[in-house]
Amino acid sequence: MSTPVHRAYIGLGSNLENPRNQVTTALDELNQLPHCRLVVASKLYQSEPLGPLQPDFINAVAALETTLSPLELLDQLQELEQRHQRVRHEHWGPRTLDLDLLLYGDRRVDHPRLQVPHPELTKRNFVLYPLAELAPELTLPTGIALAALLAQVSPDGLRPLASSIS
Ligand code: ROI
Repeated sequence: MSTPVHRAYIGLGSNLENPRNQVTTALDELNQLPHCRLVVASKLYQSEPLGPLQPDFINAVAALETTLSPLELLDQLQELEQRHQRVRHEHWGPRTLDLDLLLYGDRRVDHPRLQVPHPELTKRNFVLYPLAELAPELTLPTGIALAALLAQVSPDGLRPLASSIS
């Protein structure tokens, strides 16, 4: 029997050391992770920081097909983050690259290292709007339609840039 392929959505964010470059490079690197294929990526968005005052972020969302388990995928994402991370992580502070596992098929994961769907997903315009570009009809494993969430979250402070893949 062949290994099942799952579709995962990854949120990307950066606000340090040429954020646009951090995010476009990371998209390419996601495609090169073992047992992963980049299916499609949203546009890049410039977004005002949520949390303490700091530079604007560049955000995007990517759809991956993977045969990795959620925790194996998390390990790969954290390694990739480490390769970009020349600056120490401060809680809610600026970062060179953040990769969040937002969704993994229809699965819900509640593990000390990982919660899927990502617990902040429903509140963050810089996640919801790029995700809606890729999957406007999506319903979360919780039964909530993405369209219903969008209706509650303003796009203020979010500005789409040119296509993320040149
Ligand atoms: N704010 C924005 N706009 N985008 C992010 O990716 C982001 N990531 C963070 C915090 C500091 C919460 N704020 C953010 O980790």
